[in-house]
Amino acid sequence: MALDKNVVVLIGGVGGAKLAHGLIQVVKPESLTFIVNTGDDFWHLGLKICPDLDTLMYTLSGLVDPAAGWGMADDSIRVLQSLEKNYGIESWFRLGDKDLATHLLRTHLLRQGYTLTEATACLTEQLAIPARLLPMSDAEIPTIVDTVEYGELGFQEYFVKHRWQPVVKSIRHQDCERARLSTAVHDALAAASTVLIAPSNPWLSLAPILAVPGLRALLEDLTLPIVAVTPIIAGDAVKGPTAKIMAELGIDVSAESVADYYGAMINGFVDDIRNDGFQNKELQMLRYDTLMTDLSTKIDLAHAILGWIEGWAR
Ligand code: FO1
Repeated sequence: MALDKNVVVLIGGVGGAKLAHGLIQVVKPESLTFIVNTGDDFWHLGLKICPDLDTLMYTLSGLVDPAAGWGMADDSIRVLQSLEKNYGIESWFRLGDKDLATHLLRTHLLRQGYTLTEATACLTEQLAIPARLLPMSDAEIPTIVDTVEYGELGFQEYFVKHRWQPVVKSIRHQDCERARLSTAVHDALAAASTVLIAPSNPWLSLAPILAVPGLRALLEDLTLPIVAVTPIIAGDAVKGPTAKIMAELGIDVSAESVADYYGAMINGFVDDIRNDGFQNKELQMLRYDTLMTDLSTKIDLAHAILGWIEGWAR
C-alpha cells in the first residue's frame, strides 16, 4: 500500500539513492520530493555535470549502472577515448557515451535560459520518473575541499581525480551567501508532512544543502517529523569517504556524531542495529537493519521508517 503523505528527502548521490529507490515503491510518487545536493556539480568540457541529480535520475528510471551506483548501465566511453587519443584531453572524469546525452541536453536547456530546476523537470519527465527531483538551488554553490596535500580542490578533483585520498582540512560552499532558496524547494518543504535526511555523507552531501540560505531556518521552523538515517554502519561507512573525513576533521566516527551534527534540526534518528546505540532524550530513535543490498531491503527500510514515523502521531 503506497503512503500518500508528502515526504521530502534531502539527499546526495549513491548512498542516498538506495533509500530513494525503496521510497519510490512505498510512497505515492506524486507525494515524494527529493531535494538534491548540487555542490558536486561542475562544468567539464563545456558541459554542466550534476552527478547527484544524475545518480538519482538513473536510479529511479532503472538506467543506472548497478555495479558503480552512478552512470548508465552498459555504457561505453568512445567519445572520451577519442578526446584522449586524438586531442590529448585528460580522461580522469569518466563520461559515458549514453550518459553524455543527459549532460548535452541539460546544458542546452540551461543555455536556452531555463533554470536548473526547470531543466531537471524536463529530464525527469522524459525519463518517466514520477517523483519530483529538485536541485537544492538554481545558483551554483560548488563544494571546495581544502586538503593537506593539494590545498583547495574542486569537489570532483578531490573525489574522482584524487579518489578522495587527500587529507581533508575543511570544506566550504563557494558563493552560498549569494544563493537563494528556490520557490520549488521552499514550497516543497512548506507542504511536507515528513522530512527525511538520507544516509548520504553529512559533510559532503548534506552540508551543501543545509548551506543554502534560509533552508536550515525553514526546517527548524517546521513542526513535523524530521528524521535522519545513519550513514555509519558497524562504525564505518558502507562506501565512500564519510568515516575517513570524520576522522580527518577530528570527529568520532559514530552514528551519535552524525545525530549531533544535525543537532536540533532533527527530532528522529534511524540507527543501525550493528552500531553500539546511544541515548538522546531529544530524539525519537529507531534501531533497524539499514544495510540496503537489494530492492527488497531498500523497500523494507523505507517501509519501516515511514511506518515508525506514522506511529509517532498516534
Ligand atoms: N565517479 C567516479 O568515481 N569516477 C568517475 O569517473 C565519475 C564520473 C561521473 C560522470 C557523471 C556522473 O553523473 C557521475 C560520475 N561519477 C564518477 C560519480 C560522482 O562523481 C560521485 O559519485 C559523486 O559526485 C559523489 O556523490
